[in-house]
Amino acid sequence: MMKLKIAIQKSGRLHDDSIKLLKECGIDINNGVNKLKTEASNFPLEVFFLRDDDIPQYIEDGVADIGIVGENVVLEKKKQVNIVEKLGFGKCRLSMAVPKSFEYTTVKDLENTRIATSYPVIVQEFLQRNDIKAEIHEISGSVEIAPGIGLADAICDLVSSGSTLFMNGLKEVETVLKSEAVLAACHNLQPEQQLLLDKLVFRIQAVKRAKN
Ligand code: PRT
Ligand code: ZN
Repeated sequence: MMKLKIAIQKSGRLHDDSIKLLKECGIDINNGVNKLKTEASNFPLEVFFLRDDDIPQYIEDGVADIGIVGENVVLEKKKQVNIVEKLGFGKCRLSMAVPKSFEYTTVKDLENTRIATSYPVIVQEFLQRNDIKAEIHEISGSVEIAPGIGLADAICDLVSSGSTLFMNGLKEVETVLKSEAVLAACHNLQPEQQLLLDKLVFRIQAVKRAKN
C-alpha cells in the first residue's frame, strides 16, 4: 500500500508538539531516539525526522509529501509548497529590535542601519515594502548579541516571551511576521496521497475543534 511521507523536526521546539498532534489524531508512531525515519503502526504514514530548515526543500522535491514546519521557515526558504493548515503551536513573531537607548519612532529610523538576522529574505522584503535602505548581515544563531558586540544596529529575530530581547538590552519595535507551525504539502501529490492527506487534515481539524 502507498504511504504518505511526513517530515517533522528531529529535535527542537516543534518536535514534541508535532508528535503529540499525530498522537491526538490517533496515529501511533514509535519514536525511537536517533532514528531518521519510522512508520506509524495504524495509519499509512512514514515519518522522517529532519532539521526544520531542510523541510521545505524536501517537500518541494517530493522526497516528503508533507511536513510540519514554522511558517517563518516556509516563507524564508521560498520553496514551492502549499500551506494546508495552521496548527496552533510554535507561535511566535519575527520582529525588529534595537538597543534600548536607540531613539526609535518610526520604521524610517531603520534607514542606513545594519540589521543582523537569520531571515535575510523576509527582512529584505520588509525593507523593500517600507522603502528603506539598510544593510542585512546574515548570521545563523545568537542574533541577539549582535548589537552588543558592535556587529549591527538592529536585529530581526523570532520572539515569543520577549525575555531574550530584554536580557540583551533590546526592545521590540516592529512585527515583521506572525508565525506558527503549519502543515505544508507538495504541489503535485499523487491522488492516493492526496486522499491520505485529506484524511489526516480531517483529523487535525477535529483535534483543533475539540480544543476550542
Ligand atoms: O535543529 P533545527 O534547525 O531543526 O532547529 P532550529 O534551532 O532552527 O529551530 P528551533 O527548534 O529553535 O525553532 C523551530 C521553530 O519554532 C521556529 O522556526 C519557529 O517557527 C518556532 N518558534 C516559536 C521559535 C520560537 N517560538 C522562539 N522563541 N523559534 C525560535 N525561538 C527563539 C528565538 O530565535 C530567540 O532566540 O527563542 C528566542 C526568543 O524567545 P523568547 O521567549 O525569549 O522571546
Ligand atoms: Zn533550523
